[in-house]
Amino acid sequence: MMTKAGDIEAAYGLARERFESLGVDVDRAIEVLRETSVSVHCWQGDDVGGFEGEDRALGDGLAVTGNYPGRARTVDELRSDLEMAYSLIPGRHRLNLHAMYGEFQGVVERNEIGVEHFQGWIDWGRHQGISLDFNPTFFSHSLASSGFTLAHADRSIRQFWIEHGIACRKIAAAMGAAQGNPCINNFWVPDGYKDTPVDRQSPRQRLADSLDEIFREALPPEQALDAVECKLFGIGSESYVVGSHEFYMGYAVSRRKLLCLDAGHFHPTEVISDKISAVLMYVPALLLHVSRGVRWDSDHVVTFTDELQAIMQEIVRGGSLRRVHIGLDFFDASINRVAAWVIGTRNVLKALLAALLEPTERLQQLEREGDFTARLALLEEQKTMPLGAVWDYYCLSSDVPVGAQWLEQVRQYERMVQTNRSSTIKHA
Ligand code: RNT
Ligand code: ZN
Repeated sequence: MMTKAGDIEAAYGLARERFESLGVDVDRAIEVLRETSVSVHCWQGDDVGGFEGEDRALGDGLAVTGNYPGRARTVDELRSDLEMAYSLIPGRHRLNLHAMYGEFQGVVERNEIGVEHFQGWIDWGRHQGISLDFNPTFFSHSLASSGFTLAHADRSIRQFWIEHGIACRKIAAAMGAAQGNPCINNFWVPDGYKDTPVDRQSPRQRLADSLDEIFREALPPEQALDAVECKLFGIGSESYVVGSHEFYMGYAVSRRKLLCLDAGHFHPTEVISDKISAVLMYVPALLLHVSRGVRWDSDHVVTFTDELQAIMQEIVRGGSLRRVHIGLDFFDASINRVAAWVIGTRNVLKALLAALLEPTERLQQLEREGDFTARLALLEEQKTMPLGAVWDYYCLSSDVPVGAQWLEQVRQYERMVQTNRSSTIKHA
């Protein structure tokens, strides 16, 4: 049943009074939320497939499970699905593209890709009012199948991937120049060993050297910013990952790069929320891959978990919104892929709103004064404050569906568009 706009506004009025009685500036919270863009990852739309012409099996440390019908097979289908998703998410958001998603018109080697292969995306972004972020693709490729790329012992294989990295930085800079704000270019490599290595040092030296070669040319920071992403283990790299947290933390600090923290890339009880304030002391900025780890998988659809809320609280409480770029990273092929985007992104925004509606100054003052009783009492009361009424109002005022009403639109899109796609045929 449709909720009436008048009811939403009335509920919002009451909720607003409750928050304001705690000293929260609700208008300001909504304003900040409206100004915050999340970088939506393109790869949820097609199970990390890409448009390189041949159907490459995903591998090299990544796996997508599920066979829900309707996967986007072409760039037009992916754009159509993205437009559907964005229309159900309040605010203005970015698109995070992987290099394998260029429009190649035939086979183009990864070390030979250029901005011409992404001009269609740049034009689409301009038309949609969507800024782009970027990622070199160091997986799903014959030269990655050994499990090594930039840290490979063979110089010629390293060279191929170094050239790919350099090509991607040029593309990212062109995207940033076209959109008038920096394109965040994130480097993740799968390199690692399934079983215990006897030389942990040499691959790390090679990875650092390769990255240094890729980053040799300085790019205008208003066009592109480089980020590096660590991982604890992957499928097929259970025992050793070259680009571990310590490796990239040191690399980012010493080379003044952004550090990317993926929420699914640490030990199961280790959380990235606690790392944000520590890492921001030493790196210029952070990129987040907001994700959800479940046992061996690091990429479940983001839900409204304690950790998601804690991540957003840390960003808001630390006053770090301008230094933390929020990106998403999950892929689930067992549910409608547009719905996956909508669920994950709406949750991120909802958690950000919850953090913005917290009486942060008051809580921090109680803590400074040593009143931990009041700190705990207020934090617990905050959990049942009427966040939902403010969220509903924000959706209404942003012209997107309120509550689960968006699902009906996805269902209709599924019926009209997605179910007509066969799962096997892939048009170039
Ligand atoms: C893999 C990393 C990486 C990828 C994307 C597709 O473990 O999280 O960010 O998920 O680049
Ligand atoms: Zn990631």
